[in-house]
Amino acid sequence: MTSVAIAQLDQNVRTWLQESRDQILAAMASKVNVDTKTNRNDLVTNVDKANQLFLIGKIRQAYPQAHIEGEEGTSAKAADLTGLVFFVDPIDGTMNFVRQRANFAVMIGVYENGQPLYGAIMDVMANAVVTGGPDWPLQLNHKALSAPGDPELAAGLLGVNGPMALKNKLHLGDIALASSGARMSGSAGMEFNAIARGQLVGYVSYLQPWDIAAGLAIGRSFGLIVTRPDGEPIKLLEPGIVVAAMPRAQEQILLMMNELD
Ligand code: 2AM
Ligand code: CA
Ligand code: CA
Ligand code: CA
Repeated sequence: MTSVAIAQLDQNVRTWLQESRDQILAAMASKVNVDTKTNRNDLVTNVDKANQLFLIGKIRQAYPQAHIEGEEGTSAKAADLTGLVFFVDPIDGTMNFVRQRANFAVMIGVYENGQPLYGAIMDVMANAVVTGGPDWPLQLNHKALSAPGDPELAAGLLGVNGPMALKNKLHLGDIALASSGARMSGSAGMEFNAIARGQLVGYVSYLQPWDIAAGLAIGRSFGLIVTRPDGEPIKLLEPGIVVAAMPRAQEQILLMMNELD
């Protein structure tokens, strides 16, 4: 049993994401200010920060009891996963936002006592929101989306983290070559949306909590398997390498990661 009405949560989150989208599109029409964080490829903009503040305000108003874990450091960090926790990535794929003005997402993942409740990922430029959870159906823009199939790795496209695949870390280059083809979108949210829509069989990357929270929750509506490279479950508050794929491909990816020398 959950203390939260998921239908109401879904309606709230979809409304907030539409408002986020309107504000992001308006901000893109004027100047976007870009700063670097840890290195020249680690970017944040005024739009990331404003959207995080906007979403935190909405969450606090509707769910005052919730903890909020957001990327841009304006929220109090959740010390543990007790109670209701919202994970917020105000712009996922900031490099794409800055350089491509497309292929970025807004993500919200909601958990209760460590268990996923609900996730939502909005592809902002396409105005496409994928939602789902363990007890909530997979939907695209509030309409049922049929679950993706479960092909062999060789019959599916694999989303990969660029540096990991290019450096063949954990044999990810070899694994990508064993798939139908590798794809690197530069946005974890866009990759999870593509899996939900059957366009990718899986995704392998190094992810932070807000990168994975929404995708993991949505994945529970369609049988996505999400583990560490050793097959262990994800500890949501810890960053690390994530293997998210449909069951057959997920098993094959883990085998290659652990058995190739
Ligand atoms: P971001 O744009 O919200 O930072 C790019 O490959 C993907 O990985 C994006 O989803 C990006 O999210 C995320 N990302 C960027 N730098 C990262 C890092 N140092 N650790 C984990 N994820 C990162
Ligand atoms: Ca970032
Ligand atoms: Ca992110
Ligand atoms: Ca981000």
